Order: sequence, then structure tokens, then C-alpha cells
Amino acid sequence: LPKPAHSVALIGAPFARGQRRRGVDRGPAAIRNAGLTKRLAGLGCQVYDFGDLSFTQVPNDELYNNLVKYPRSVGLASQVLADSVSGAVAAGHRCVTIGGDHSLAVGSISGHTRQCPHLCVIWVDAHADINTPLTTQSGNLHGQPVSFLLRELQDKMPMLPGFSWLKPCLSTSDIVVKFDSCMFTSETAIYILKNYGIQYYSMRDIDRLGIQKVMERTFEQLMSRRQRPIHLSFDIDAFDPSLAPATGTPVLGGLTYREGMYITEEIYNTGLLSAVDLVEVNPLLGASQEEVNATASLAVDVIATCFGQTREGTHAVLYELPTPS
Ligand code: 4U7
Ligand code: MN
Ligand code: MN
Ligand code: MN
Repeated sequence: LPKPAHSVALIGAPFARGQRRRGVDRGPAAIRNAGLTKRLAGLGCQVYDFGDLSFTQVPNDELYNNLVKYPRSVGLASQVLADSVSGAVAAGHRCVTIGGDHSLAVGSISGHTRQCPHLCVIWVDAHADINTPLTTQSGNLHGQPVSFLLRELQDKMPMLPGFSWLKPCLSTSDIVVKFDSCMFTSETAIYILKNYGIQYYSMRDIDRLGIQKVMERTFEQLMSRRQRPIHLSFDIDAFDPSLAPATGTPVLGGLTYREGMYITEEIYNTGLLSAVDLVEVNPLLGASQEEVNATASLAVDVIATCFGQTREGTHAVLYELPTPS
């Protein structure tokens, strides 16, 4: 039987203060322009577009530790998003958050856990985003959201201004990270993932095991004891830059289109997807309009596949082949 049609809340989060490059706050508009609502409606979803959140710039938002940027603005943005996601899920919708940079996941995931405390997280990204404010090299908070969410890391986390509202809401066993362990930027991430026993799959693991095995093992770990709502946090830079060029921190050797679609098809097939973030589309970073369009339409494909779009295509059930008269 076809799965019940979803009622889907769409939340635009035009936020860029988790990183340095201008333009990622225009991600929501680019993704909407690529036809997201129409595609979801075409899949039988009832779409409730909550519009774009308005994020106020906190004045005198000084660096933390002379390095971490815009902590108060980032903390406030996630606080606002948390309320919005919590409200949408409480109203019975699946929740789609379109970004904006990945610091927003602090808000979307913590807000989601208010309604679904036993949720699990699948993090798909070129990066593990698990730096702490004390290990970050860049000072950009879009590289740190996971560390704010994990209970086990809290003794390593300083109290950042703007984050006093946040309670860590995940255990290390509640999350599986798929990322490209590119040697330049991920040694700290690898250390943290290993040290805390966080399950992760690198692109090399995907090469060795294949995406089907990786997904099977992911669900085995996250769902073995019981079925639980899934929060998918998808950074468009998980894809190879040839597919998603308009993004701020591209990494060579990312997901193929087929791997990306397989991940989201499998998540749809569980029937347990409860919220998805699609972040880091930056329309100012495409070398051409074609590159921007390709990145935005890939983002739409990812989200549509989370809600039932299949590569076999969908056809009317009572389709009748025309016959020559
Ligand atoms: B994104 C980085 F060092 N790890 O901390 C950092 F490579 O949300 C990149 O995944 C973080 O795009 C990328 O700044 C954050 C860097
Ligand atoms: Mn990310
Ligand atoms: Mn990334
Ligand atoms: Mn990025």
C-alpha cells in the first residue's frame, strides 16, 4: 500500500553567521525557486510553508576566546529555529528546514527532541561538524553543531554566550555520521568520533562496503532495539563538488548522485523520517547560474526523495497503454 501522504512543514532558515562566506542565507530562496513545494505536492504531500524565519543580528557579538565568531547570533538563531521546529512537529507535520549554514542543526535537532526525545540522527556531510569551541581552527560554528548536542561531550564544552538555553539532547549512540575523512581538516573530528565511540562512515568505508551495507548498518545500530523517529541532517557539501559546486566548504571525492538518492530512498522506506535539514546551499558560490541551479535542484531531489520520489519514477496505477485504432 502506498505510504500515507505526509503533511510537511517547510521552514526557511536564511542564516549565515555560522561561517564566513556571504550568500548561504540565500539558500532558502534558491531551493524554493528550484520548485521544492511543487515537487512535494506532486508526491501527495500537504505542504505548509512557514516562510522564512527572521534572525536578528545581536549587537556587539564579540568573538569568544578571540576566535569563535558570532556566538550570540548563532545561539539565538538556533533558539528561534528550535521553537519553530518543535511547534511544527507538535502540529503533526514532518519538518523540512532549509538553510542557511549547518550551525542551524543545533536548533532543528534540539527543537525536534522536545517532541521526540528518542529520535535518532543521521548526519550526511563532507565534514563531521563535531569540533568544540576549543578545538575549532576556523572559529566557525557551522563546524561545531554536533558537539553542542551530545551529552557525553559536555564536560569539554565551554559555556558560550547565546547558548544558555540549550540542553544537550543526544547520546553518542543516537547518531551516525557519514562524512569524507579528508585528511586536512578532520584529524580532530576523527579523534573525537573514535574517542567517544560515535559510529561514522567515511567515503572510503562507502567505497569498501557500498552504500547499501552502510545504510543497513546505520539502521541496525539506530533501530535495532526499537523503531524511532529519524532526524536527517543533510549538508549539500556531502556531494562531490562536481554535483554541488555552490557551497562554502566543498571537499573532493564526495557522494555520487546515486549514493545520495539511495541514502534518502532508504530513509523514506523506513517510514520513520520525522525531520530533515538541508543546509549550506550558497547561490553566490556557483561559478555560473547553471552551477547554482544544479546545486539547488540537487537539494530539491534530496528532500523530494525523503518524501517518496523514486528513481523508477511514479506512474498512475491504472495506466493503460494506448493501442493503435
Ligand atoms: B559544514 C571545518 F576546519 N571542519 O571546523 C571547520 F574544515 O557545516 C569545516 O560541514 C566545517 O559545512 C564545515 O571549520 C562545516 C574546517
Ligand atoms: Mn555541515
Ligand atoms: Mn560540510
Ligand atoms: Mn558546508
